[in-house]
Amino acid sequence: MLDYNNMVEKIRSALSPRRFIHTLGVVETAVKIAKVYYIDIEQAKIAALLHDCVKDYPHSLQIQLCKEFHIPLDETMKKNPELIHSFLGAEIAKREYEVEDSYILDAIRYHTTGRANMTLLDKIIFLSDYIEPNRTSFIGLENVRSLAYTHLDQAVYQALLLTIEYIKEQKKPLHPRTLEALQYLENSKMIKNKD
Ligand code: DGI
Ligand code: FE
Ligand code: FE
Repeated sequence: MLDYNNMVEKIRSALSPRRFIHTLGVVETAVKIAKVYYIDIEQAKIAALLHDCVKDYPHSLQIQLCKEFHIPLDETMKKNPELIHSFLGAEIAKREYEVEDSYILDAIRYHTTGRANMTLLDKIIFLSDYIEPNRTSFIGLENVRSLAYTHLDQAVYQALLLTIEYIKEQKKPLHPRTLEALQYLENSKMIKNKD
């Protein structure tokens, strides 16, 4: 794996200044949340740093790279190319940043949609991406921001509900994994249901 400072410089040159700032916000937030739940800080830092590593590549290039690396695009990804960067990002983290830790790679891979039975690291990256301080606030965000440090599952649940609402408003196709993530939490009895 590359040295952390090398990774920072590499990611800085791969991202727009705006997305680099977002990324640093995700790193800072992931470290803070990881400390609360006794999660490995190094894993959280690397997953956060790399989570959007290909997000600024044009969609056409992302699709081409997926072909090259034999990453299959599912129906929802084909309809909404915004979803490709997380799967492709995990592959690039492995190839270009030499990350081998499958927990880090999965946290990158599922950071946009979530998934059923998310690991603690998945949850931390998903949430940090959602609440990092550079994101402009919207209704419900402050609630997720405070829950993140006290009730991790409840925070993930609220963020998933808000994401689903947002995707429906935008009339974009919802990825089935997002619903699976929500249902898993509902069934786990770890959260208070919305009603
Ligand atoms: O990469 P970021 O902008 O930091 O954040 P992200 O990885 O959560 O990506 C956000 C984009 O992905 C935004 O356009 C909404 C979209 N998105 C998130 N969840 C879903 C989704 N789009 C679809 N179609 N389905 C989802 O479940
Ligand atoms: Fe992303
Ligand atoms: Fe992000």
